[in-house]
Amino acid sequence: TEPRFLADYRPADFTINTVNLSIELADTSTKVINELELVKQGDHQQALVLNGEHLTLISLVLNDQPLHAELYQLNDTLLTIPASSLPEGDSFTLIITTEINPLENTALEGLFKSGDAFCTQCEAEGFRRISYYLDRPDVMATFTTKVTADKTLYPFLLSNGNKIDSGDLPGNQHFVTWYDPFPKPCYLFALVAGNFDLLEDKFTTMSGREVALEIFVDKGNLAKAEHAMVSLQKSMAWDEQTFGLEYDLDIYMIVAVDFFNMGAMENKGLNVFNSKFVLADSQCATDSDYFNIEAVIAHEYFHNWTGNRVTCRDWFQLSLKEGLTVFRDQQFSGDMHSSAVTRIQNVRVLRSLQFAEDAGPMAHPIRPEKVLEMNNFYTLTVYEKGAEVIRMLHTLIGVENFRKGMDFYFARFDGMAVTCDDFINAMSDASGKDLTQFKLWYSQYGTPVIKVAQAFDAATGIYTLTLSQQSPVTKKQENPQALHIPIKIELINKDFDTNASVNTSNLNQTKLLELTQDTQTWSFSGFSQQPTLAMLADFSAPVKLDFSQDETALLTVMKNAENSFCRWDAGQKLLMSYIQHLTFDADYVISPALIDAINSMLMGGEDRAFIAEQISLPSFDEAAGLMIDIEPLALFDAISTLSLFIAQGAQQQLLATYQACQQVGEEDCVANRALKNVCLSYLSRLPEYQYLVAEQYQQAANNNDITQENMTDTLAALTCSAKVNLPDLSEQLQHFENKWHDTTLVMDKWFAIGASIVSDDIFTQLNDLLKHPQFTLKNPNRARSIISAFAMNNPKYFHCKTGKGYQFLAQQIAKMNEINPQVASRLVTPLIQYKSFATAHQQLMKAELITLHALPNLSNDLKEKLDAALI
Ligand code: BAL
Ligand code: ZN
Repeated sequence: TEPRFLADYRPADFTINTVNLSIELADTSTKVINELELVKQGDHQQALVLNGEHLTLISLVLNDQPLHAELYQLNDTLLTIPASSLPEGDSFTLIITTEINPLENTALEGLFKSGDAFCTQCEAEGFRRISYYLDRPDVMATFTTKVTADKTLYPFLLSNGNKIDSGDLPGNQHFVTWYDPFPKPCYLFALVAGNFDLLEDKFTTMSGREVALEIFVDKGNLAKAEHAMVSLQKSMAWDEQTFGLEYDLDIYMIVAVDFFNMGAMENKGLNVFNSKFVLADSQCATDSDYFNIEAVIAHEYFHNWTGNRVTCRDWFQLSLKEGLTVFRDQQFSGDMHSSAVTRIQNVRVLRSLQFAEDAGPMAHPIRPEKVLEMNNFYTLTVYEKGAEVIRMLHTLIGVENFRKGMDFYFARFDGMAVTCDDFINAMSDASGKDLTQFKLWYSQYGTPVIKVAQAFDAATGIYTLTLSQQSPVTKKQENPQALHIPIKIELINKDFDTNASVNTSNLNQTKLLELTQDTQTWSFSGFSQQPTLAMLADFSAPVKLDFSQDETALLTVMKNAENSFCRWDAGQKLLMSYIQHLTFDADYVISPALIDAINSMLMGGEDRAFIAEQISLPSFDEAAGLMIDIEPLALFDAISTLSLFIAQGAQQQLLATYQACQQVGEEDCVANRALKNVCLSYLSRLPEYQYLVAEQYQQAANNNDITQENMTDTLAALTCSAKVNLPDLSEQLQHFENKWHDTTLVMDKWFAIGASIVSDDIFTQLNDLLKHPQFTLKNPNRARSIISAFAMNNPKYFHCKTGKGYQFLAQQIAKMNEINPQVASRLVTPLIQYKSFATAHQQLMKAELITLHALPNLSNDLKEKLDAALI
């Protein structure tokens, strides 16, 4: 296969008006009859070239005449009907009959079996595994889908749109026919057949239409769908209130399945979800599971407008729908919960994972220009950085103009497949702001670095701020241009702290600066002494800062910034500075002032979820993102040393906070648990407090009163036991397994804890986990629960100097390459980022990449990444 380029985009030579599908389901031989109404676009003599993979072609009928084999060409990926075989005239019908084998489809693209159910995943290019088709998002058709299957095994037969017919057939078969009135690209097609429990509810839209809401879950899981249902209703209401966007069909269905590559999929009217983003009850799901379910339900629902009603012209434009929809779901989560904490958590993900991607061999602009395997571009860059770009736009033009721009966008492009430029132009027209330079965010990659210089003239009271920007210069990007970057700052007047009678005009000044040149200077007057700078309020741009602030300045920002993000970030910078020192010098002496700072955070007036974020150390990945030539083991030890230092120094306040958080009732219980469990993770490092971990496990997982049991607290205790390798760990894991062996999603958590134990024994344990009767690489969640959990959460052993950690990962990827290339390709991420590590580690990681590159049957997915990494 050859790479494709954005610059080569051409409109399709043919379009499809209607699709009439008849699908007769059977495990190993499903018959697909696909009747297309095609229309030639313009006057040309081009062949009709349809995509198709893993299909057995049975017959072709063109305008009611069989098309014989000598009149078309067939290979592994294309069906080509030359112009000479096509009828005269612009419109014609083509009936394609194929057979497929869902049972053997372990790649989980196209039609596959998830347990006992049939389901589909067509984005990005899965429909070509169901039938021959113009598998590109700018070909939009109305679909009628008749599904036929055994009535006992598959009582529910679902597809997009509204049900228009159903009935019984001979041989215990039955059928249902669906019609979706909204033209859509085939990536939004879905089909599900199975025997489910069904949770039903409804939603009345703002114009008074009643929409049936249906959530399908495995038998026995009905109660676990309640939270998803409530989340869906909240999402529907929020989109009406915030953007005036109303749902358009009479029914909205969600199906939860256990075998799924992605988190979920926004198929029109029939979302298919990874069950981990649907099922929850307080006994088996954590607070973050609850949060994530709500966010993913919202995300998929919001796609109905940003993605489905207006879709992408081509896959290079993926961020058009994904960046925008992530921004929308982040805003929704912020409105439903603490916006400050939601923002902090989003930034943590960006800085730990997206920054690494942007600095690694697969770095790409949010609108990539070259793609070999599209599945490789469902990335943190397209999604999370894409959302940051939308957020910057929102900051630059303001909330009202942004809303006006969204209205323009839908008025202009409803029912169309468009580009990122179309979106930005709508925003520009709505706001009157020139966004020409802003569009560079779509074509340049890498995290820009902003250098900060300040000066203060005591005689005039003028404070001067100079900012310079630099995007990465590389072979792929030799001459990056200055970007249009919104920089929110706060100037903190120190008098504020010391002089109670200061007049209010002297309080903090908040400014939005627009950095558009390589270097720019701003002056601010009216200061009696140099103000303290709080940079990047709300994290107003996805950039790194080259700005060192001393401890006094950071403490001032932590105490006195009005912006909650800045208060949090200053604390993280302080912690990060110790991590950096300790990485280079294990004997570095940490200032006791840090303990005062931690104590005052713990005793401060912030809400408890915020304090939990304040006192949480930067993760291994976050810290790594700020360093070069990383010695991973030194970094791991530095974080451990700092953690122990804080535990020792602040133990009394940590214990007091832990106990205080235990004593509150239902109100703010999520925030209380968050803070309590961060305190526990510190305390668990001190032998005298380790009894608390055992106690908490007992209370939360083994309680006589089952209503007191709680998965957040259970997992927090287990995580402490695993990280410190406490003596109770194996007993706890045994108890947990006995209790939950029948609950798939909870067992995923058990496997993940097992893979993150910080113990010299870990490789033996990993092999035992792989041999566990419930382990299978065929289920992506389960595979990730060992493999990703180890590579992402166990840095000490993943990076161990024998190279065994890297080898373990590579061996699993090699197996996965044969089973599910998309999942294999995601697993390789930690290895391809080898260049950020010190030489000895680089060599070990690279050796594994070279081994993988030599695999027989290397998938396109992996090949694209390995080629980029080994260049
Ligand atoms: N479109 C793929 C899954 C998602 O981003 O919602
Ligand atoms: Zn999405």
